[in-house]
Amino acid sequence: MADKAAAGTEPARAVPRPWVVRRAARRTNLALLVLLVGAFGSGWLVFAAGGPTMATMATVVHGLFGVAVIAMLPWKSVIIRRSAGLQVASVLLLVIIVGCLLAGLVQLLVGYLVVAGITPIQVHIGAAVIAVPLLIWHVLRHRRQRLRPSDLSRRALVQDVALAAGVAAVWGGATAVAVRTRPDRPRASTGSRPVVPGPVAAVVLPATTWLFDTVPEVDLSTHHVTVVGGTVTVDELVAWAQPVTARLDCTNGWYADASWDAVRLSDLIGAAALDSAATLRVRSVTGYERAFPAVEAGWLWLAIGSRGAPLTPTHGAPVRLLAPGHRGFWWVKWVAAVELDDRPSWLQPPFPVQ
Ligand SMILES: Nc1nc2c(c(=O)[nH]1)N[C@H]1C(S)=C(S)[C@@H](COP(=O)(O)O)O[C@H]1N2
Ligand SMILES: [Mo]
Repeated sequence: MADKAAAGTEPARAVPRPWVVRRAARRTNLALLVLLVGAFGSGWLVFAAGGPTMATMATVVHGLFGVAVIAMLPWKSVIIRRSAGLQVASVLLLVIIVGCLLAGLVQLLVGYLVVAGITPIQVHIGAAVIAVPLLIWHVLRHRRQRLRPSDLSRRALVQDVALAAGVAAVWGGATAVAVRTRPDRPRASTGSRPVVPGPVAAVVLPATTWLFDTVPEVDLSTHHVTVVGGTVTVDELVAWAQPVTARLDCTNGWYADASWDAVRLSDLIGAAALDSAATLRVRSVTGYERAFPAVEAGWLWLAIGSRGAPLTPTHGAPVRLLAPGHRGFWWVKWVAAVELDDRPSWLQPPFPVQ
């Protein structure tokens, strides 16, 4: 635009606005595309990360991408205002991305809450998933945004570095605020907040389904678990169980430190069998399953109750898995079998599909 103004094709502004930092439209559009792809990808990493180090890295990167998307919006709004004939789908895309950002902000500052049956994370992910086809359409429909040498100039680079520093500062500020909001419900490294503070009985947890699984009808009087070919009855598990406190951290944005009565898997499976296997697979009566490296058997538990009371059907009665350090979707409910095999556990899909 600057060249055109100099050539006299655009009237000079009456008032110079030196505080308005100009940015070529193609640079804004390309940056936004890269940032949206990064935000989407890092969002899945937040879901996949269980341990504090990975979770912290993933949430930091995801948060930085989110703030960077917001930082582009003033420039994008200039592009939108100048464009002739807005497409309905493009406007929808904008609305969905803004909604996604707002829901992410609610999760950051408030955390898990249910309004009209849905949670901030459900809105956040739902919006992100709907945005994908719209964004692909939007990119294909518009002219290719080719960078020019001036976009890679020193000046442009300095602008981007300054912008990145600003994004980091805003992210730092937002995170500092998030530590102060709801101090009785501190954020975990995954971004989740306690659904109820303190160690609780399992019954108070929100009964949660990953995608389409349903609470099965299990005959509590005959149910048993097949453990590496052998049979373990519920009564045996009840007899051997010890109290354990473990954090269930659901990808829906909540966690709970709950008390369980449970038996360690490494106490049910012989050491020799565990040593020679790569993978330990835990399967539900519904077919839902998760595979773990066999070496984790010492940190995985079969729970039959909580604080002396049996599990309720929605929480996995009569037997469910505890997988501390793994997100909630690893905590297989209504366990039917525990099996060993030689295929590495990372061959399974990163997320359950039911
Ligand atoms: N079989 C089965 N197990 C499952 C699920 C499921 O849908 N099916 N949901 C998982 C998810 S996403 C979470 S967060 C926990 C929730 O446990 P809760 O319902 O006891 O709170 O169970 C996990 N175990
Ligand atoms: Mo979950």
